[in-house]
Amino acid sequence: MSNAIIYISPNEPPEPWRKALIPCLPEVDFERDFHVWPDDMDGLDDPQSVDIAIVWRPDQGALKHFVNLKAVINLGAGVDAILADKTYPRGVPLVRMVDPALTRHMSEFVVHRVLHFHRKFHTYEQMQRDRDWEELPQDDTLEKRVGIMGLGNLGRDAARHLAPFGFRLAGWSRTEKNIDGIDSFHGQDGLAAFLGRTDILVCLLPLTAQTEGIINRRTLAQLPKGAYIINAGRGPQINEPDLLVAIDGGHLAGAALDVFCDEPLPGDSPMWDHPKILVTPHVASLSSAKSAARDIAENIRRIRRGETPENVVDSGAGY
Ligand code: NDP
Ligand code: OXD
Repeated sequence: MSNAIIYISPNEPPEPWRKALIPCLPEVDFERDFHVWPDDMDGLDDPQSVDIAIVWRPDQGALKHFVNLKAVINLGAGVDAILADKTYPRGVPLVRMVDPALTRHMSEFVVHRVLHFHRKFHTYEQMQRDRDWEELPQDDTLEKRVGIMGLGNLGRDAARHLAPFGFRLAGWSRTEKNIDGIDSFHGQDGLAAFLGRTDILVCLLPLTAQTEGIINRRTLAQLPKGAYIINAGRGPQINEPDLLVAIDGGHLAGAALDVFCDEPLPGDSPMWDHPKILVTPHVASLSSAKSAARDIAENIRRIRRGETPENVVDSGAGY
């Protein structure tokens, strides 16, 4: 009996992934051995033949039907939606996405948002609407302090792209780091000092039990008055009512949010038309089948040879 691949994603169509994977896995018969949950299960005589699941936000409980899985390959960097599934087969290695295009596009998002706030484009946009011709004071980049929460693949690359502008960079991570040009803080003990020196806070953390609600009334108060927040990690890392209070009360100058507690952001959310909040629909960086297929294929071969795949999630840490 041959091994089969199951694709599980209620929202992400399988076609781009199937198309990109076919040339990278010439040894796989995609007609026979690539199936899509739950629509294309007819040719799959025995779910026990499935050894690989390729998933993005899979339906809760779907994975438990495949009892011989050797790995679950996630089509994104964040694995919170998978680990939230109580029926996830815990012993099965979970592989997350680390991909140059995903990283590059996130850095573009971060650089754009940081420059947007640093150069006060949000205010100039409002001024254009008001036909208001006026010069605002221009802050010196060399004095602007950007702080990045999460110094993983995405956080480090964002810092690398911000560095040439001359920003004063700092990062906060779980474990200690020593990275040239980045003032590094770590752990709960380092958080207050990190926030206290940060004018523009960029959140690129994974969602775990430790990071849920980490940006809240108490930690927001530790940012200097007039700070900005950019969140492209996960929505539940920010306590949204606390954020609105901090912005409306004048402590924070604004926020750029790509991720939200409730996605899609409900139509009646006050964030949609808040003058100091920029909203994007979880698009800071979209996974690219074209870019990621080769590494996914190589990981599938590794798994089938009995080797450890690259980028396995530490299920204890949750990322
Ligand atoms: P990594 O696993 O490479 O990096 C995670 C970083 O967060 C590490 O530096 C880690 O610290 C730090 N971290 C984790 N937990 C804590 C904690 N409790 N306290 C302090 N620091 C912590 O992840 P990526 O950089 O690849 O991705 C980060 C997240 O970005 C994803 O999990 C996902 O949620 C989000 N994302 C969002 C996208 C979007 O379009 N909006 C697209 C892609 C990803 P340490 O280095 O010490 O381990
Ligand atoms: C991811 C995402 O985690 O797109 O990759 O949110």
